[in-house]
Amino acid sequence: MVLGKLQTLQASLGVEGEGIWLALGTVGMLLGMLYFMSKGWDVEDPEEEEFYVITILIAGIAAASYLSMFFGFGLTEVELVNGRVIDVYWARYADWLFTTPLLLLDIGLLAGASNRDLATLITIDAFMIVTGLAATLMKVPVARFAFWTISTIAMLFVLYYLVVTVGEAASAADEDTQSTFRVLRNLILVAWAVYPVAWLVGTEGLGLLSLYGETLLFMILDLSAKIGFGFILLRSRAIVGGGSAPTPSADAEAAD
Ligand SMILES: *C/C=C(C)/C=C/C=C(C)/C=C/C1=C(C)CCCC1(C)C
Repeated sequence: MVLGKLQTLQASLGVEGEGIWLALGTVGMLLGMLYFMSKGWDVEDPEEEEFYVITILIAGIAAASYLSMFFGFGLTEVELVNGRVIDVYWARYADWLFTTPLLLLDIGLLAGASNRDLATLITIDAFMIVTGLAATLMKVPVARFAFWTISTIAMLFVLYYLVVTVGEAASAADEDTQSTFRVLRNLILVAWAVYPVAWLVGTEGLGLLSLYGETLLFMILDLSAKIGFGFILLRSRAIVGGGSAPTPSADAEAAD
């Protein structure tokens, strides 16, 4: 298999197991963070600056989390009642508890969503991560899958809310903002939906995927959902002036 070949190749580099993906994740997050910092260096518009601060923070938190996992700090063992012992990188959940709300804040501010809608979205999102952590730490298999289901339902609410409520706010914005919103929304819809699947097939769930393969998958997802997301957002002209400027026609209507 491809994964087997990768493992042989990496053994010749002297890095063991999934450590290689954690190292690559750390470097990817750091490079993304540095790129966003250099790009945002001379931004003066305070609302545009806000997008930079949030996005740099996301990359920084993830870099710290990856580094801690690389050094084996963010790792613990859970012994299930059936005697199975699984390695759990709990640092991911600490990372996601902060970075997923920040990602939603980024796209919510872009769309011009109300504070109330943002608060609702972020609360459900935090609930999703906390119940996901509960699923990961439970010792009784059936409880693990029950919490996985609760967390996945919460995720479906988050995605629904993003498309419908935040989407409605975005539809009042200018063309640039609307098209950037659509691209970022689709990126979230696709990338986020893979996380519960990765958990389910990975070591925390059915164990169809080894820790090695699962760590690779999470690294690709994390880099796409954070650094890929940041690239698209910060390269867009839509963030100048806060992102949610009304369309010229909406302006004209308001003037009537
Ligand atoms: C940068 C990190 C991101 C965008 C992480 C997103 C994570 C999720 C959408 C996780 C979802 C999960 C469930 C829906 C079920 C339980 C297991 C989780 C926590 C992996």
